[in-house]
Amino acid sequence: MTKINKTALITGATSGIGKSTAILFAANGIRLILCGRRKDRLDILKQELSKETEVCTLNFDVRNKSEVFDAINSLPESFADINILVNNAGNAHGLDPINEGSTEDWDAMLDINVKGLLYVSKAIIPKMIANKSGHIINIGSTAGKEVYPKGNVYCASKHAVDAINQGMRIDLNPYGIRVGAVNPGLVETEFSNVRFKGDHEKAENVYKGFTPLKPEDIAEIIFFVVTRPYHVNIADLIVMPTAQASSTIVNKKL
Ligand code: NDP
Ligand code: 8X3
Repeated sequence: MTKINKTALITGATSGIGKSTAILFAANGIRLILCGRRKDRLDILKQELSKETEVCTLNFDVRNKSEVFDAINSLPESFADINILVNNAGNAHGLDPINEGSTEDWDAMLDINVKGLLYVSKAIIPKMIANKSGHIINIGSTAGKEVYPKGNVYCASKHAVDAINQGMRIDLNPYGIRVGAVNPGLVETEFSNVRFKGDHEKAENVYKGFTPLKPEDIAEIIFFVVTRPYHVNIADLIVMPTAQASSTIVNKKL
């Protein structure tokens, strides 16, 4: 197997899609900068993946602007030239009609999914421009393409990711930096557990009666995106389980 001589920074690498992407990237020799708030998980993943590639971890909350910039600016020289950025950290908080939603949940979703993604990008893009090398993959959602009942602010945050993805692609075009989004439908991760604040039963019910996507399915797609030849930029991609036709239509017989 040929090792891919690139460095990738993945936000939200402690779980779900980000973790699966880290595992697949490591298996292909991509140098990794793994980010997340749960340091214990970062340490375990670093130990595992260091058998396959060089790994460094950054422990920060994407909501905290100074933490984001300090962490990224503190990278050792061997990791400083980031070729691939996977903007994956994100989550939903609550599933309530707009008249009942909590302002804390709204703050969390907009601060993490939108502003956090912007802070991390802002810390990395200037280096990509200087190095004339960069590929940014923004993890959006089907919730960024359509709005579903009670999805209101989560959908707004992912519609913002959709707009930012397009804006980044336009503004970074003069520098030859590739920008694209991967927009998954229902993927079984810790996502619903976070959305329902640790109510495992409620979370499990979301994926009952059909076969949801696995985080590995999305990792394979992200790997495909980053391994295209330089002249190919996958700009925007939607992927759902076969059982899903839209945010509200899921065939429970599949
Ligand atoms: P998980 O909950 O399994 O993973 C979320 C990751 O984001 C964790 O690694 C978590 O790490 C990190 N994260 C969350 N909040 C913060 C924060 N404030 N600062 C830093 N890191 C943070 O969910 P998924 O893997 O499913 O989610 C990954 C992305 O995929 C999200 O953007 C989500 O919106 C998107 N998505 C998910 C879908 C699904 O059905 N699962 C479908 C469509 C899109 P830690 O807690 O350690 O900080
Ligand atoms: C996650 C998919 O449908 O739960 O973005 O919003 S959904």
